[in-house]
Amino acid sequence: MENMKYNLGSGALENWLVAETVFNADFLGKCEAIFCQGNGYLGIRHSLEESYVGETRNTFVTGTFNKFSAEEVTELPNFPDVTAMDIYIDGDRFSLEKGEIKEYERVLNLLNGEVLRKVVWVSPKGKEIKFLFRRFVSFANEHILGSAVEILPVNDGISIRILSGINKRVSNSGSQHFEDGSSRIYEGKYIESIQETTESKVKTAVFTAHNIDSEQGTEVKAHPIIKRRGVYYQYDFSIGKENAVHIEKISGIYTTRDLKYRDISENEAREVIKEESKADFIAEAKKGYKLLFEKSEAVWREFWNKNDITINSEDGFDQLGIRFAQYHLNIMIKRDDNRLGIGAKALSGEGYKGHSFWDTEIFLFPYYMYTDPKAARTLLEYRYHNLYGARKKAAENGFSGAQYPWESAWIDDGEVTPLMGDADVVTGEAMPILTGLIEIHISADVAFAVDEYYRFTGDTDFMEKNGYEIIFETAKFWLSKMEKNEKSGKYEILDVIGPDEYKEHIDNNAYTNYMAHHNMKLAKEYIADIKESRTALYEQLDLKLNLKQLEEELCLKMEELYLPQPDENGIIPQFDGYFKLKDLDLSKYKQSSIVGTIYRDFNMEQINEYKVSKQGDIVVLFFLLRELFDKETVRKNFLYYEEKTLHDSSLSKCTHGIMASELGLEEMAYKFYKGSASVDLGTEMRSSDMGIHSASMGGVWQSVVMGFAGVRLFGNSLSVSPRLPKEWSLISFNMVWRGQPLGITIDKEKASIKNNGEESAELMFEGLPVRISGGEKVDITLPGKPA
Ligand code: IFM
Repeated sequence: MENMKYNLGSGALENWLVAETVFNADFLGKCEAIFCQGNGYLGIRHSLEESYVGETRNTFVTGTFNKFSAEEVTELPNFPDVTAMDIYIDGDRFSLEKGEIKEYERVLNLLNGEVLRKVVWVSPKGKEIKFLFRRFVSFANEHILGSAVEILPVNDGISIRILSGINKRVSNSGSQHFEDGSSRIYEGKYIESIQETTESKVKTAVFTAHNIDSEQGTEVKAHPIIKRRGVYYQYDFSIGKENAVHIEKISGIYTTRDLKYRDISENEAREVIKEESKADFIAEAKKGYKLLFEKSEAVWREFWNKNDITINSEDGFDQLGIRFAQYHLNIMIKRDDNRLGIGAKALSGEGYKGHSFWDTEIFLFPYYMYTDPKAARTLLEYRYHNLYGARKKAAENGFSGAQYPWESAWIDDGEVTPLMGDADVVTGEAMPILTGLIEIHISADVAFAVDEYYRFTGDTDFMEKNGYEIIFETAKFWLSKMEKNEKSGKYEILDVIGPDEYKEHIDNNAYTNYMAHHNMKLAKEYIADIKESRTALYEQLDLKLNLKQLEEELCLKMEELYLPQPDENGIIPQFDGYFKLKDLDLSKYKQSSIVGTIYRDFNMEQINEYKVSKQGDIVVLFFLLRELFDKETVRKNFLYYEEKTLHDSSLSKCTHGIMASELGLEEMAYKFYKGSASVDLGTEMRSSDMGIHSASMGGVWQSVVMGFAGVRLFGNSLSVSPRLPKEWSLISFNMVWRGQPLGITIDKEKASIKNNGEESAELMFEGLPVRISGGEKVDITLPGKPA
C-alpha cells in the first residue's frame, strides 16, 4: 500500500497538501525530512511526538557549526529536542506499534507551514482515543515553535500521564556537540536549558512551557523532573468519555550566533543571551499556540501572495511539486544574514553536515535572484566572507588567489569536506572522498553566479564591495592551477573531478576548463571595464589585489587554456581519453528507483573505467554557457551523454529537463520535470532519510521558469521563449527583472507580461525586443498561433 498521498487537498486546499496516510515505523525518515518545518533560522524534522526505534529527531539552528573532534569535520549540531512528548493512557505508552490504529493521517499544509496528524487509536486496554496533533515553526518570531495535542476518549474515561520537556540526550549519529550545561524551571512552568557547543563555544538557550486545558477543568498534577541531560514536567490527570483535553507546548531556541549579536563581542553576547532570550520566550509563550500560529500563518500568506506559481496541468502533482519546492526554498534560507550559506540538505537532516556546495550557486541561487534579489545578494556576500577560507585553501595547495572549498560551513572554516565515506564493495574499507581535494570547479561556479547576479540586477554596489574581488581572486587561482603542456603548447587543468562524480583524477574536464576560462574572461573584461570607467575603484582594487599583474597574466595565458572541442561525430569529450572508456550495459541501473545502485557492483576505481555518468556534466555546461555552443552540438551531446547518465544525483534531472525543453524534446522534458519533483516527493521511501535535496528544490523551480517558461538570461538580456508541455494549459508566476516586478502568464496561445514596477522593463521575446512601461501589460501571441 502506498504510504503517501499527493492529491488529498480539495477546494481552496487543492494541491497544497502533502499527506502520509499509512503509518509504517520502517519509513520514518521520509516524512521527518519532507515535512521538515522551519524559517531559515530553525529547521526541525517532523519526528512524531511518541518515540520509535528508527526515528531521527533533528533540530538545527543555522550557522551553529561545531567540530566534535580533531578527526571529524565541523557540522551543524543537533540541538536538544523539544518535539517529543510521551503520552500514557491508563498506563499504556501511546505508540502506533501497539494497540490498533483505526485511522491515521499526517498532513503538511504548504500554505501555512503547519503539520496536522489525526490518529484514532485503540490502546492495548481497549480504550479508543482520538488524537489531533499540530505543530508549526514560526515565521513571525524565528526562535519559536509550537505544538499542540488534543486527546479525546471515545468509549470510556481515561487517566493520562504526559512526560514532556527538553531532551538533551541528542547527538549527530553519536557525536555529542554540547557540554552538559545547566537546567532549571521557573515559576513552576518555564523550562530552561543552557548549553555550549564543545569546540565553537556557541552558547545556546532552549526553553519550553506547557499549557493543559480540559473542557471539564480537570485537576492536573504537575511534577518537575531534572535529570542528567534532560529537564521535564510530568503531568497526571483524568478525563471522562468524550471530553477533550488540550495540551500546548511552546518552545524557544536562541544562540550567541544570532544575527542580533553580530556586532557585539562574543563575551558580551554570552553574558546577555540567557536573560534576553528568557524574556522573549516568556512573552511569546504567554500568547499561546493559536495566536502564535496565526502570526506565522500571516507571514506565509504574504509569501504565497507574492510567490505562488500557478500551473494548470492535467496532473495536479505538477502544481503540488512546485509548491512543495517553494515551501522548502522558503524555509532553507535565512534571508537577512550574509554569514550563512544553504546546506545541501538545508536544515532537514544530518546529510552533508549542513555544508554548502556548488548546489547553492548553480541550482538554488537563480530562484532567489529571480524572486528576491536582496536575499540572493546575501548568498553571494557569504561567499565573499568565505574568501578567507578560499585564500587559505589556495595557499595550502600552493596556488594563488582564492580556491573555494568544495564544502563550506562557517565563514572562516575553509575546506570542510570529510576525507572518508561509504564502504568500498571490493576492499571493504571506507572509500576516500576526493571531492574536497580535486573537485575544483566550484571556484568558477561562484564567479559565474556573481557575474550572473550583476547582469540580472545591475547591482553595482555589490560588485564594488564584493563581486569584483571574488572574480579577480578566483581568476588568479585558475591562472596558477593551469599547467603548460610543453608538447601542445596549451595550458591544461589536470587531475580533477568534474560535476560527474563517477570519474575521478581526470584531465581537462570540459565543464571545469570552460568554466575556468569563463571565470578568467570575466576578470579580464571587468578589469578593462573599471580601468576605463571607474579609475578610483580600479586603483583601490589594484592596490589590494595587484590587478596590473593579473591583467598581464590573463592576456598571456587565458586564451591558451585548452578547451575540448567536438570530435568528427560532433561529440565533445567529457575529459581526456573519455572515448577510450569501456561501454557498460546500464539498463539495470537506469531502471532502479534507488540511486547509487552501481556501487553495489563496482567500486570507484572500476566505475572510472566505464562510460557511465552519475549526473549531468557537459549538459550543465551547455545550460550555463549556452552562447558558446551551436544548437546541433548541444543536441548531439545531450543525447549522447544522457544515454550514459544514471541521474544518481538529485542535481541531474532538472538541468536535463531544461535542456530537453530548449531542444524541443517535450516529452523528455516533462518526464524530467516529474523526476525532479519526485526526488523527495516520490514513492521511494528511503531517499530522503538524511534530509531533503535542496538543490533539487531549486532545480524544480528552474525547470518551470527557466525551462518550460523559457525565461533565461542571455548576455545582458532577459529572454523569454516558452515551451509548455502538452499536459499544461497555463503557467503564471512573478519575478523581478532589473528592479521591476513582473507578472508573467503563459498559456497555449499567448504570453501576458505585466510590469508591476514604475520604470520600464526591456526583454527579448522569442528573439524580438519588447519594452513594457511601468504599470503596463502586454499580450504577445506565441509563434505559430493566430494573432
Ligand atoms: O554537490 C553535489 C554533487 O554535485 C553531487 N553529490 C552531492 C553534492 C551535494 O548535493
